[in-house]
Amino acid sequence: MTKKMGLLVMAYGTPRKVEEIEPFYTHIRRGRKPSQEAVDELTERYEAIGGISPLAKITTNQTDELVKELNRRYSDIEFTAYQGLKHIDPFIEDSVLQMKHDGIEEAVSIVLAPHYSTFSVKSYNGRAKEESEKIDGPNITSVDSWYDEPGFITYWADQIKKTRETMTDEEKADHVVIFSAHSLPEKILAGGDPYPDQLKETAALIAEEAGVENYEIGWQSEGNTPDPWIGPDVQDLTRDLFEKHGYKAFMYCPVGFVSDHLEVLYDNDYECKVVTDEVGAGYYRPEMPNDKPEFIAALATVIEKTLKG
Ligand code: FEC
Repeated sequence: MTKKMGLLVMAYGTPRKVEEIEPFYTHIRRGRKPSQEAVDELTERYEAIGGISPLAKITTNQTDELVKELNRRYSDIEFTAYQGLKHIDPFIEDSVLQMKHDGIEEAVSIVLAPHYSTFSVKSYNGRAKEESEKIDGPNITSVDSWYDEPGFITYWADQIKKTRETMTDEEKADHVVIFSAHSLPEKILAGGDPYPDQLKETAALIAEEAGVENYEIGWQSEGNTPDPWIGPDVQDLTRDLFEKHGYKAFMYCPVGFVSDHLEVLYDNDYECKVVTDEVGAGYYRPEMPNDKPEFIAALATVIEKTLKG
């Protein structure tokens, strides 16, 4: 007999239409409505990447492909997928409730972000567990992080090698790879958060496998708040590295994210490119994992390992 199991795939979420930008932004700000100026500024960034982010569709594709892959791998478990989003519906809590309504007693959850931090993964997993306890819902086994999963490392290493092949000979001989993740307020690190060390380890593993000669760690997409955020910011880092080494090209690998979305399509492909254009260096950014089969297989392996315990 096959056992039923919920697969809760958690992700950030994104506005699906322009009217959702304000409520989405308000949720990110924990219920504090942003000023009209801030909403307009965010709307302009979405416009610059084509009007709205491709993230909603990508998260759905990733979820659909992951559940298919797991159902292919397991003959004794039948997985049913639920998307639980951090800042827009279906919220994490809605999906836990839906699992209970569907008679799911056991579930496994994964966050579509590789590195653990109290701000991100801990809060996703905490919200799922809290809701489940509140409604006497499914027993959820959570993945905490998967920043060193070999399939994930190989995905990026292969993309770097592929991208390197598109460089001129001069750039091939004299470029730097910048590995980055979303910055967080520095105060989050005070309690010994593993986030920066996990990013360093991801970078070291990928660099080793791809034979990267020069690489650096950067932080991106920092929020508009007065607190200090973890640095160096990728744009500042680009300028500093150019001044110090005069690199001919920069290759950006935003390995803290897994999809094409605003923080990559705008913060890397527009903002970082402004700097590389300014200094006269080449701009390269390998393809994001999205729903590519190699990446989905890596996520399925992470779930398998978690269920084995
Ligand atoms: O719509 C899209 O295409 C992009 C969606 C999106 C992703 C994303 C990922 C992360 N964030 C993380 C942390 C913060 C912190 C703040 C913050 C603010 C924003 C704003 C937008 C936004 N984030 Fe986000 N983030 C995405 C979108 N994020 C829009 C608001 C405008 C702005 O500041 O740019 C600051 C919150 C505050 O005000 O207190 C902190 C982290 C991730 C990666 C992990 C994950 O995916 O959960 C960490 C995707």
